[in-house]
Amino acid sequence: MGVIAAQPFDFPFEPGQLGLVMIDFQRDFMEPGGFGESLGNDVSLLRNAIPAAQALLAGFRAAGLPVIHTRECHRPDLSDLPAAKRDRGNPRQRIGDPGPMGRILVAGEPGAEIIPELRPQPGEPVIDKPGKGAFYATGFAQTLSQLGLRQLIFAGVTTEVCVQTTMREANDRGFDCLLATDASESYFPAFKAATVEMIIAQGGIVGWAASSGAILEALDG
Ligand code: C5J
Repeated sequence: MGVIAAQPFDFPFEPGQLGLVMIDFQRDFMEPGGFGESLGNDVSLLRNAIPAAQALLAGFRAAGLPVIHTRECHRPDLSDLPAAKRDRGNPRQRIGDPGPMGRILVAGEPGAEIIPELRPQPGEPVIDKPGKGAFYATGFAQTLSQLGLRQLIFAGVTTEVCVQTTMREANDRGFDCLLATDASESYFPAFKAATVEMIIAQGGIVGWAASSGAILEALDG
């Protein structure tokens, strides 16, 4: 049994049940020319999360604990892309359109890949998801069950969209969820701050929040 110093209170964990979930650290969200920028965002803000996410990855790998990666992307024929998602708003480029990193948010294209700094290692599960939450229309639940995981540490982008949606889905399914605050970023700093508040409010109604340093300290101890 270990304990992470967290908010709103300590997070006790069983190492055999603990895994790291890396949400959507993809070129399409984090580099110019992808989906995030097509929506008018300053993608450079997301890069703040890379050092802490790298440290967490290294710590979990060194401890022999599971790491699972997700990617938001669609099939090349876009059969899993609802019109409501494709047609919303007025982006410069829509999902499926050609861009400098290949077709926007399409599986197998360079833009849908995870950034080199956080590349999955062979054997680490990578879940492709058509929605914001990782449980919708994927094998994520089955993967967690096969790995025997009940307690999840979350890193990723963006904090208030895919990270928070997946944390809420996991919380409803009975997982203990902790957000690694410095390993997650948003295009909107105020949204990130509000998300952390929402997660830990009301006695941890969605889960816990802690720095990557506190998580790694607990893994080492
Ligand atoms: C968004 C995500 N922001 N991965 N996706 O559309 O958060």
